[in-house]
Amino acid sequence: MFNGLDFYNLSDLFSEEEKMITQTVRQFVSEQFMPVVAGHHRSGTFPMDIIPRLGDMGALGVTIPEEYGGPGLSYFIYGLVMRELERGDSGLRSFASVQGSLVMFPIYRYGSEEQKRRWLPPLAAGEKIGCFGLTEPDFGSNPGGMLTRAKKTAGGWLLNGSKMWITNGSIADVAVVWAQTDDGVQGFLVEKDFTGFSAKAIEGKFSLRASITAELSFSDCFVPEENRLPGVKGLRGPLSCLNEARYGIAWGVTGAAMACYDEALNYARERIQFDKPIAAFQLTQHKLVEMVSEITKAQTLVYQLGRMKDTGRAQHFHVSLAKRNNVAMALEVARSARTILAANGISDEYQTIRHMLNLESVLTYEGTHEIHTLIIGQEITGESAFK
Ligand code: TGC
Ligand code: FAD
Repeated sequence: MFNGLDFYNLSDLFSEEEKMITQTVRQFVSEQFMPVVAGHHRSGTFPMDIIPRLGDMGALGVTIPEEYGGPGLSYFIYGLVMRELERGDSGLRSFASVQGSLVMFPIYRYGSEEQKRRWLPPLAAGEKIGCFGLTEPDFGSNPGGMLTRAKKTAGGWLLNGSKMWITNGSIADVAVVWAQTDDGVQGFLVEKDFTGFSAKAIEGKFSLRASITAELSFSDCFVPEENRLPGVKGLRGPLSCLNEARYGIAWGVTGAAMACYDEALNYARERIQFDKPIAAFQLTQHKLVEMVSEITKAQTLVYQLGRMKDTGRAQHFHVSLAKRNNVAMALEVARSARTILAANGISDEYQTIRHMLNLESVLTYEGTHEIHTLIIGQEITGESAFK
């Protein structure tokens, strides 16, 4: 039966390669991740054994060229991969976003040849894990105010400060850490066994439970000069990485929304009340139609954004519009799907509540909904309303 997951047949416009990769990742998620995700969500753990399998599939650093261990595919395919991963769980997509866009991208774009050769192949294979430290306890939306400082010393740098809410922080082999220096913000590759570096997992999360989030601390942590990213100075370094990850999120959340809509539609067809399937009630149909309309619009948005990104025409504010719109859309879809499932909608026997809770984090990270409003506002008015 027609289920509306691709209401406008956008997949007709995909190449054979795009269709094939979508199918491969979808099957992987359904066979290897779905059976374990609820357990990890309950225990607040990430399925570590899946990481090399993500690497084998080419899901880590999708656009990184083959000479550095990546599959060297298009941004459009990167988007499709993120969509299929987040159909499983935002935490699974987060893992791939951080590894690919926030760790491999800065090393590829701003790293030395030696840094690229050393880190990119094992990160692509999922043999090593990376994290990205920008946010601090007192500087989230305003990373330019960061207090973490790197001071030049003989042969390298002394790092002091802390980073907060860092995905994969306590399981990472290498952290891309952004710190203030006398010469502006710079990026450093901090290795897990460096003296003066520690990472502590954050407990008590009600969202993104199947994803590890940590606080990083640096106390006179010595970082050798060869671990500084030589290719960028200033806040545009970390912000340029965010453009990559936000792009993946804009695609990814369409997957979370599709999963919730699909579950609600199936439930509505089967659940009988007042001697009818609840899908027969006009109010339920209205909810489902709103969902399918919003998902379809969001899909068309990232479809065009993906083509723009692959032809070098996507700017940061285009990405902000898609991240802002699609995350809010996915959260609304999840909340509405939850009402269709009613009491069952609060149980992890169904996936909707997990997606709904996850999406609260996605609304906040990589630039809050409000920050993206102001980025777009600045672009169209020429006025900055941040400060
Ligand atoms: P502003 O003065 O506007 O800009 C400073 C410099 O940066 C340049 N720039 C950008 N460059 C590339 N891409 C962008 N998107 C850029 N936005 C700005 C700008 O041109 C300037 O360059 P230059 O060379 O002239 O110096 O900076 P501001 O301090 O006013 O801040 C602007 C603002 C608020 C938009 C920015 O700071 C921001 O985006 N804040 C949100 C912070 C954020 O998104 N943090 C995310 C942390 S990472 C994360 O959440 C990972 S979640 C991972 C997961 O699990 O998936
Ligand atoms: P704040 O900046 O304190 O904002 C509080 C509120 O004020 C928000 O509603 C915000 O929109 C609003 N606000 C702030 N400034 C303005 C303004 N100028 N105008 C209007 N409203 C404003 N960070 C990393 O560096 N690496 C990671 O891997 C990472 N992973 C994360 C994983 C999770 C699960 C979560 C929840 C967060 C993660 N983050 C990470 C941090 C995330 O990027 C920040 O939480 C986010 O940027 C917002 O910062 P904040 O929480 O300090 O909120």
